[in-house]
Amino acid sequence: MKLLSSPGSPYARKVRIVLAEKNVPHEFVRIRLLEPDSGIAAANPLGKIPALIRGDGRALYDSAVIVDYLEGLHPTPPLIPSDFENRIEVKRWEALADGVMDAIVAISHDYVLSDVPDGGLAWSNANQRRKIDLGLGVMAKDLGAREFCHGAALGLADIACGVALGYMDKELPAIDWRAAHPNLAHLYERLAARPSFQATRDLA
Ligand SMILES: N[C@@H](CCC(=O)N[C@@H](CS)C(=O)NCC(=O)O)C(=O)O
Repeated sequence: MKLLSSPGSPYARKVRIVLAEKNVPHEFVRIRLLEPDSGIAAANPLGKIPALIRGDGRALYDSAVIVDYLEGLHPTPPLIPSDFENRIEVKRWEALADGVMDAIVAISHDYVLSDVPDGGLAWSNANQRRKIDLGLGVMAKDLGAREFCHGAALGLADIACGVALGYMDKELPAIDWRAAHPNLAHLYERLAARPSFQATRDLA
């Protein structure tokens, strides 16, 4: 299978960490999004990375669908629980972390409403910042004093949160989320030490 992506995409990093934790052989195909003929549209008509080309040539997107697919194909070690309630809870964690990443992208790429004068960009950034603050707040509250975001072992919830926190450091280093949420800082410290996080640091 092939993973179509480019350095810097946190959504792709989430997928790469899942691939690494499950030890799934794959080829990384670099996509240059800014080039008009980047090749991504043939795999994903929405023009977004990551996309996964399966063994039979069919493409999959977006990252949440890709990690679900990988879980089904390679169930060991389990990163998404199979029973309904726990599975939905882990997918909620993932949606929360992905939403924080969406807000970081919107601020750091400065493209939201960038053609709107009169404070449009400032309003948008404040709106995105609020999503980040509230999102991290819910992560911290739901993690509490536990070692993992959900359950008793590393899972997709931890991976998605860890990627979002790493992306905070890269794109918005002025925001001191560690001081606001020491339990997230401890979680991140443990995650960042894992070989799967280390090996994908260039894509943080
Ligand atoms: N929800 C999507 C988000 C993917 C996404 O927004 N990727 C960005 C790169 S980090 C992208 O491809 N942007 C190009 C575009 O939106 O045209 C996922 O989880 O895969």
